[in-house]
Amino acid sequence: MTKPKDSAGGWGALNSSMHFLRREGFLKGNATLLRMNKPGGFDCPGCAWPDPKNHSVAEFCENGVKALTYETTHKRADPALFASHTVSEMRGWDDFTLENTGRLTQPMAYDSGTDHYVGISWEEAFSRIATQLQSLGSPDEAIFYTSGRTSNEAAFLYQLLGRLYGTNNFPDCSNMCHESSGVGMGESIGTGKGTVSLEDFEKADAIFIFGQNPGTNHPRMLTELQRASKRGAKIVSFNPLKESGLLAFTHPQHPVDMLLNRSTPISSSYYQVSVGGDLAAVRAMIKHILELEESRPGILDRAFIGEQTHGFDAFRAMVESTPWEELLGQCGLSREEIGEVAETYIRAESVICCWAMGLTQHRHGVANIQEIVNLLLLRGNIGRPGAGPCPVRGHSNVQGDRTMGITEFPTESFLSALEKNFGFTAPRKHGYSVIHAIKVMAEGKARFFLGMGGNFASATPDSDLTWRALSNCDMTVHVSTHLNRSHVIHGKSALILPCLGRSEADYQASGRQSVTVEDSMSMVHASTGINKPASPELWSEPAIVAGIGRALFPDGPVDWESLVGDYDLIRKRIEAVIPGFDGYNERIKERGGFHLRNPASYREWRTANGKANFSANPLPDLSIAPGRLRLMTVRSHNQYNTTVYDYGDRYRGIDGERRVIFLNAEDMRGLGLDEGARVTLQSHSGDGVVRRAPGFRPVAYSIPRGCAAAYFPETNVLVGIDDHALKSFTPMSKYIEITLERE
Ligand SMILES: Nc1nc2c(c(=O)[nH]1)N[C@H]1C(S)=C(S)[C@@H](COP(=O)(O)OP(=O)(O)OC[C@H]3O[C@@H](n4cnc5c(=O)[nH]c(N)nc54)[C@H](O)[C@@H]3O)O[C@H]1N2
Ligand SMILES: Nc1nc2c(c(=O)[nH]1)N[C@H]1C(S)=C(S)[C@@H](COP(=O)(O)OP(=O)(O)OC[C@H]3O[C@@H](n4cnc5c(=O)[nH]c(N)nc54)[C@H](O)[C@@H]3O)O[C@H]1N2
Ligand SMILES: [Mo]
Repeated sequence: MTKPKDSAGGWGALNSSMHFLRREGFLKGNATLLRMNKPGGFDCPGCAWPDPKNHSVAEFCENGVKALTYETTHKRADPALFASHTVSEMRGWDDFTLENTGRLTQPMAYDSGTDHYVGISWEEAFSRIATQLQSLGSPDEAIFYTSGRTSNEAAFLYQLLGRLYGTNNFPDCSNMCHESSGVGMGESIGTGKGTVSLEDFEKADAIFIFGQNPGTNHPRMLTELQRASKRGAKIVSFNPLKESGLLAFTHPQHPVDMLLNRSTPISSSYYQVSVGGDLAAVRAMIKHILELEESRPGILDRAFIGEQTHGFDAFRAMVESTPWEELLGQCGLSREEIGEVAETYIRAESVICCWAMGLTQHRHGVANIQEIVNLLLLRGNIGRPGAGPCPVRGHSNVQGDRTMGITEFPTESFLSALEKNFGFTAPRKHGYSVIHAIKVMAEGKARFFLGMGGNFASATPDSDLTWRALSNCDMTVHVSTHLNRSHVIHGKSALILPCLGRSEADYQASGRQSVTVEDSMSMVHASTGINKPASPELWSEPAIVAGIGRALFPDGPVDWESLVGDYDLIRKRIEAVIPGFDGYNERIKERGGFHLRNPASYREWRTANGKANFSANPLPDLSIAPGRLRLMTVRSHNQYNTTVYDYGDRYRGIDGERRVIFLNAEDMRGLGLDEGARVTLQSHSGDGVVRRAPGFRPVAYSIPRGCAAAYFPETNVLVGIDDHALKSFTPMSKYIEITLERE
């Protein structure tokens, strides 16, 4: 069996950081690194984990180093590169090879005559976009996608542009990510955002972590978990895989621990739940707790349930009527394990529940989140110190982009404030989410695609359909830092608009600019790039949006030029439109920025009935035909979503390859497979379409029987377009029914 690591961080993390610093030619490295996540510096372009207030040492991690060296690389995807390769040729490159060409340096336009991208001026690019948009039959034929690295300032201008044009078609990466959390928590407690702050991590008696791999995806969270573990808090993990970062951690910036090779255990207990089994596991814990109530009065927070919540009796009746066998069968845990973990929950005065993609990317993603809220509500674990729900966000500003209005279903109050401030009538019809956008482009009902960052072609489900959808467009435009698949799978005409990265100095008419971002715990703070831009031709994202705005609306009502000349003016407009940003320009000067108030943290429930709601969702149907496996698609330690920094996955013991599928050793034996075999994965979606991914090597791993794991984006060809979460439309990236075929 493959030997995964039993601890994260340590010398491996340090060595790997050094490797990337060297590989990308990061000579002045330390100076830039020391400004990352520090007041006056720039925000790490990696994850959305917050920065601690007392910055004693530089706040960065191994994967932050990768995110930064990726941006500061000396490699360039310049006109010479595009001149020497046709687009058809580049289409044959894998994701690593595409992005590893380095930073884009100037605007490029696709020339269908030669099948090359050729250089073009900014003004020409803006004018072509404006002409294309003016030619559409309806504004709803345009799609405005956003990825979560976009700053508040750029996002605000971008949504303004789209709404002035007349559409709410703002699909974003959040649709594929924490949408289930937003929808679930919105119904339950009236907010889509987590209610805890970093200080709460210092006060929690127990921290539950569901479907999250912080060692790779939020490494700075390990610092917080390490501290919690050292002071005796219980850390409980639910994950089908034994993930190194959830087992133990050595902080690479703590010299004594490093010298002594001393790691801190992270999880005090670890439950290898079956893929998709969390709703059943949490409900089983709840059933256990409810059964104990008579013998142990006070086990529920009766006063809280009575005063603050709604729906408890109906929920209780449903839990009581669900047989134990069904719950245990679905989660794959034993009655004893459930008793044990329920006891940990009860004994803790204050509990935080964290989660990420292992919960949201299921058909029952919304129900998963609501069951966690149910668990927290039982003992009043919301709206007091050391307790609450904590959806751990992905992209560094995905939460802020939503706050700025990047959503296909804006609220009436937002739209009317926007209208009042800018003097126009905003569209009311809801727009398309990611899945809907793919469908309408494939059907020819949408003909223009603009991507503000991201990599729509690789990140989305049902790759064949998505690629047809993008190719079907009259025009595709991408604002990007690096070459990716979305540039080589393009519309009839196509533009690449290269932008500044977060670490780069952004000068506009009034001088050096800062942007702002909002982290996973609702802290809004400034980010000021310091590096010399990768090319003098790069524009900032706000300037690019303004450029399109000028070309499309030369006669107003927005003075794009002056807004983008001084980002303080954009922030003044944000302050006028969006509640919570009073004194915006002043408050971002404060160390660490400012906190956006979350009503649920104060037990103000902005739900339809004004209460915190228990949700009685039915258990999902997890039955599966014999011989099939449930595949979850995950990130390796060497990737940032669709950006592959390198092959291999150190913590899981994988070296130099990505087309591997992790399987239970017994299942492998049953299928007659060994680690030298090659298999094709075939998925079985409800729509009957055959979807296959060839060339995978089986790897025996500690994972429950019947479950499997492989990396995305390679596996996105397997996800059917209609395989998405109920209500949130999040693709079921963590639950794909597959069979394996030996090649
Ligand atoms: N370095 C790096 N950092 C990142 C990213 C990156 O790609 N690279 N991506 C960023 C983004 S956008 C996001 S959203 C986050 C993602 O952060 P994560 O959600 O941690 O990312 P995944 O790799 O999708 O990992 C999901 C975890 O859930 C587990 N899992 C899968 N299915 C189930 C299930 O049914 N039940 C349970 N209990 N567990 C399950 C998997 O084993 C895995 O450990 O990270 C962000 N940070
Ligand atoms: N099967 C499967 N699919 C998934 C997931 C999964 O777990 N499984 N996870 C989903 C999740 S959680 C997410 S969030 C999405 C992510 O989907 P996206 O956000 O669309 O994808 P990324 O890979 O983060 O985007 C990478 C590209 O962003 C561009 N870029 C990088 N930095 C910047 C910048 O500062 N500005 C601009 N304008 N561009 C920049 C670069 O050109 C790079 O090629 O993928 C989803 N897809
Ligand atoms: Mo994400």
